Amino acid sequence: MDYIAIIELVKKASAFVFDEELRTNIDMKGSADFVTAVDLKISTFVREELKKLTPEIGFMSEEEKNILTPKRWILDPIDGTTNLVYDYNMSSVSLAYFDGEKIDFGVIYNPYNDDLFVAKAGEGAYLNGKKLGMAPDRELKNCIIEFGAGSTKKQYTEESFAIAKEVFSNCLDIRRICSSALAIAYVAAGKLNGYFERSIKPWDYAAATLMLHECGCMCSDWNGTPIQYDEASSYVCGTPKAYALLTQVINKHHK
Ligand code: LIP
Repeated sequence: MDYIAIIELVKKASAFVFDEELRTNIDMKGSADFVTAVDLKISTFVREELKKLTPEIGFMSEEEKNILTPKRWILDPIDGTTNLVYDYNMSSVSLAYFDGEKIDFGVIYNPYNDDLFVAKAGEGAYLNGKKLGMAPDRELKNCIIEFGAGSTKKQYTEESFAIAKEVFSNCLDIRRICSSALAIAYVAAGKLNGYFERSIKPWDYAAATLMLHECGCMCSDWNGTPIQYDEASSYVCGTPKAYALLTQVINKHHK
């Protein structure tokens, strides 16, 4: 597989975020659930280019009707679409290759700050070409934790904020950047120490989950079950101490 070509494809596709006509062409998929012409353009562009590069591999995207082939690309054309709509400059393109058993390769690119995260199973994770070591397992009082509350899933508000409140009182601080792909990659890179969200989709977490594994972090769904890539899932991850705190607090509040 030509990994350099795949990385260049993701970077090239991300340039559509700067097309104001596409960015301001907005539709609603549901309550608080935006889709812009940028999301649709990137999804079509990447699908067509991947078909030329790897015709034997299937394709799964947030903005497409998906057939779950064993070997597939998993794309979030814009992770952080609400941030894009509000011109908040915190969104990314996330692409992962699922080989039928595991995520074997992943790329996440933030076009606003040129941050490029790349990982290959068994060969490590990289940020802007620099190899990421094991994420520092900070003491809880020094941990910064990100959580997603999902503006499209307000039914989980009480539970998510009860967990966040207890976590906040046991760590240094909380963050909410609302792009789960970037948040999970930040955990792998040691910029954050943990992350949790009640319900996200495989395209939100696939590429970043490989980066976690390559940087010695732990992750699972809220019941401790290994992450899968077929359907939506609860998600919790972190360095060992942070992950232990998050799973303990989640078990207390999540019935
Ligand atoms: C978003 C996730 C975020 C979650 C939002 C949404 P999208 O993905 O990154 O963590 O809270 O509900 O799922 O829709 O911007 O690709």
